[in-house]
Amino acid sequence: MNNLQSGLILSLTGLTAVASLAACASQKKEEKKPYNIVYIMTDDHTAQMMSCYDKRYMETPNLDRIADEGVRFTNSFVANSLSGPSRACMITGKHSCANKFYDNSTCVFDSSQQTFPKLLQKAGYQTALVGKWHLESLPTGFDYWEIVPGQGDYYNPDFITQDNDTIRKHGYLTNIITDDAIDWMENKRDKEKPFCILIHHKAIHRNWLSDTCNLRLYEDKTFPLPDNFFDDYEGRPAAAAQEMSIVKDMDMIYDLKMLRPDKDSRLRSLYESYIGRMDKEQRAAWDRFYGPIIEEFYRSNMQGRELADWKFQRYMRDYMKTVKSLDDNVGRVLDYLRDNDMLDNTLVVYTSDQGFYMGEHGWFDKRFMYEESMRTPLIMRLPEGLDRRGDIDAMVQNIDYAPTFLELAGVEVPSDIQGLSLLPLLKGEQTDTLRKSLYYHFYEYPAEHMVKRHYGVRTDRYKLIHFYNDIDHWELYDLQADPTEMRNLYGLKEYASVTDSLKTELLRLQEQYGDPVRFSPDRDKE
Ligand code: SGN
Ligand code: CA
Repeated sequence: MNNLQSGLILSLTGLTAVASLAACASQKKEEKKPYNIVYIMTDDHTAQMMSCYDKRYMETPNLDRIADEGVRFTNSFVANSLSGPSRACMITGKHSCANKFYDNSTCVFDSSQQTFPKLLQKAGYQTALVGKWHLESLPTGFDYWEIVPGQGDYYNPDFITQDNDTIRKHGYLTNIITDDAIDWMENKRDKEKPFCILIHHKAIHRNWLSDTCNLRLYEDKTFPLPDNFFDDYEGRPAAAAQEMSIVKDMDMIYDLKMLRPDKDSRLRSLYESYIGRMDKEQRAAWDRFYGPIIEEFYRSNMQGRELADWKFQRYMRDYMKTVKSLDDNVGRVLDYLRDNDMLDNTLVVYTSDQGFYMGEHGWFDKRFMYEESMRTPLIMRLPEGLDRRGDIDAMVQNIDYAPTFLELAGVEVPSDIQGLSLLPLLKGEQTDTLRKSLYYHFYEYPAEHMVKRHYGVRTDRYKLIHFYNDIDHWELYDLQADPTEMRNLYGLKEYASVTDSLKTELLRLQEQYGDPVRFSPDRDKE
């Protein structure tokens, strides 16, 4: 029971007979256990690769269980499409400009700041974190944590423990993180208290190393290239300047595993360091699978479109194999909760730190405010008392999770939190409009993949983006007419008034969230 609830029960004593009857009823209600929160966040898992969102590619039966028994957010977005920043937004309920974790390469999270796990802990929750953290400083606000250093390793990974020790565990990371989470729920927490556990997977992050038991899956599948795979980026100079193209930038060895003694590549030694972690048996299974593919690949000497298609197919299959472990392990968590009668009072959330390109615009990676990477999957299995089921179409963002969890736990949401609680939507009390627009800001440039700095506003219908820093370029998309964002409408006369009102809205959001990097409306007036 949290402070708020015990306070409520205390204040009910000493009332009149009628009131105490009511008190009894409400006391009974209060006896209902507070909700637990199981928050599963993966890395780079995009909605295209979950069958509850998209049936074109792969089956994810366990993730689909969450959506089938709960809700699927159809318009879920991040505020800054990159791991560290996204995690900081999620845990603080604030945009990057407010939590000050702007990018992966220069920032260290100020761990003295307010986070939702700290507030839950104060209210009597047991809190835990396992897996990828990626915020550079050590976690605070958790009764238990065990994290991987930086990006973590898929095979025989190192973990940093709470005593600041580094230990190596044997096996495949997605399984190990799940073991650790279940072990904490079963053996390490105080079972008298409600809990919140964050299960943060490295999967499906680059370079998509699957578990050896899944290596042979999906090899019989081929997929059509997305329609805009050979995008010429006309009218979109920032999109043209990126370095995340499957054709140009995806490494034959590091990404696609075509390692041969006589071949070199930019990222060869990094790949060797990863597979160098495998034990004899793991490595033998790896080589048995890749050996014939490598031989065939170098023999075929593919070029041009044929090579592009081959790269795409291998990328898709490796990604899917990595998702398969993830889906199985989400199933293990759901089974654990079911077998221990915990589903009725536990909110289970599944999301990713951002979306990802599966060949759209010819890309892998994320970062851009374009749909595939600004979006992130969000599904929730709801406990008793939250009656909403099916799709929720309201535009939501990862800054909304913190206030949602706090409100669910009966903890007052601090006024400086910038996100909005999704609880009214989950209770079925509110219709599907939460806000009229979303704010986005990406900062990591110059850096890997060379996606230029940009901010923008997205409404149900339109998206306005301003790329800045070493470029000054605006883009406008009509998401209804052009959902794949191929036609930049900025500057067209017939869109002048739409552009004006989006600029006004963008400035309003920059002021509301206190972003010091703003555009100057006077300078930009045309
Ligand atoms: C690594 C990857 C990048 C990726 C970033 C950020 N390169 O640096 O491709 O964009 O992580 O990803 S790799 O050669 O190390 O694989 S994030 O999800 O952690 O933000
Ligand atoms: Ca990520």
